[in-house]
Amino acid sequence: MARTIFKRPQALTDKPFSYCPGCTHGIIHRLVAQAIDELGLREKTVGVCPVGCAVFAYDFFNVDMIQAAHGRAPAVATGVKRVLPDRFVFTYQGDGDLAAIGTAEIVHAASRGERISTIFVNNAVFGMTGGQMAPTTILGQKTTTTPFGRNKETAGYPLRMAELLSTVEGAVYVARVSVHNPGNVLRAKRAIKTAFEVQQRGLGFSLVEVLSTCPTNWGLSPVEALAWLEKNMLPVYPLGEFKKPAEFSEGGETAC
Ligand SMILES: Cc1ncc(C[n+]2csc(CCOP(=O)(O)OP(=O)(O)O)c2C)c(N)n1
Ligand code: SF4
Repeated sequence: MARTIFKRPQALTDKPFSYCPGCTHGIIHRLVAQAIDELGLREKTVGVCPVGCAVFAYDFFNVDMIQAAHGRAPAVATGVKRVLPDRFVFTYQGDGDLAAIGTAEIVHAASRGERISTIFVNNAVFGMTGGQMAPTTILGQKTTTTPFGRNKETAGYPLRMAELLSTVEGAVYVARVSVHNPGNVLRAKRAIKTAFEVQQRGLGFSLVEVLSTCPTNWGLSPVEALAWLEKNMLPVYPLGEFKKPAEFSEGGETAC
């Protein structure tokens, strides 16, 4: 008898992704949807979409979704969670959304210990608007606004959001993962699930930063982009769990 070994998660609609070929936003969507399915959260989930390439996430996730203004997803999610505390609430945000215009929003949501979960997609550029420098662009990286490479004298240093947010008391789970190869995709999935379980248990704010590719704006093929991420982003953005509640650590497997 035929056995199903691979299928589309219920928490995704049938709509094809609008992302460029090789963009890892699609993989990250799938991981989020699988975690929602596995934890049985689909009927009680409210997701908050960002501004950026993932703006159409409301078409892709088969759960209730709200569109927030640029950077404001944590504020919208805060409102939803406080009014409907029994719902599972997550935000999905790019680095332009979360670490540029929305920096204050995410820091204060974390500081208040809001019981929401954030998926932070770091592809080191503003993708949708044409590949401008983001706060996460690495030193020397060429973008449309740093054609000679990001220079610390004029453009400052990359912001390491996972490290920064892990110092905020209200944040209880903070991890950085990557999806540039199958092993890391599996680790990313475990971290996302842990972040969601932290919210389920009412422990506080959780965030998973996911290193992602933007082949289009990096000017690389999908395969070259995966290699570029591994070679250039991992040294600047080390993977790991920066903060984890004790009950998840005791005897448990480390996610990253
Ligand atoms: C208030 C406001 N300012 C600027 C914009 C323009 N804008 C749309 S998407 C975007 C950048 C998004 O980049 P990122 O969050 O990194 O997401 P990506 O497209 O890379 O997935 C900007 C600046 C906007 N929509 N609203
Ligand atoms: S522009 Fe970049 S981030 Fe946006 S869909 Fe294309 S590859 Fe992905």
